[in-house]
Amino acid sequence: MSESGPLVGIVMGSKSDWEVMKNATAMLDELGISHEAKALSAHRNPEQVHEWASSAEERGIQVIIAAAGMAAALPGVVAAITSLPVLGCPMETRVMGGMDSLLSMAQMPGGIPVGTLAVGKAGAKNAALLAAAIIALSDDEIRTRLKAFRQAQNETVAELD
Ligand code: RP5
Repeated sequence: MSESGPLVGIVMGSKSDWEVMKNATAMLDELGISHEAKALSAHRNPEQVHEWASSAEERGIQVIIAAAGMAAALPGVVAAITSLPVLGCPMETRVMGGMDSLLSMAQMPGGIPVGTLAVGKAGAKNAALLAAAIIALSDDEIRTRLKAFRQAQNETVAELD
């Protein structure tokens, strides 16, 4: 297992998902969690997806965040290949607003879970926070930073007039 490689692997079905998924990398950066991000499609690049997912654990990745839109097979396919926890981020879509993506990844058959987050930007941010919480179970520094983030967020109360 790698000691210095990324702890979180982010994979998305298309470069067009990056605008949303950069919210996940920004949150991971804020928490000081190393990560890698790639655009690989379950449908367009099945062999590269298999190679990436099957090597993730030995490269030291602890949590995978997988984003996709429409017939959003990517998180489920990745979860079928690796036993690492896979967090799914459904992308908003033009025709169905992201309900297609959400159901594609949430409705996994028993035996292969995908922990599915909200559609869009909130889900991307929360995937990073959930990844941090998983890693924090065995990493004191990340646990401390996650608790500090939650405390600061708790103290942020908007004044409106
Ligand atoms: C999915 O299809 C991708 O995750 C993306 O959300 C959607 C559209 O992809 P592009 O046509 O923009 O490449 O596979």
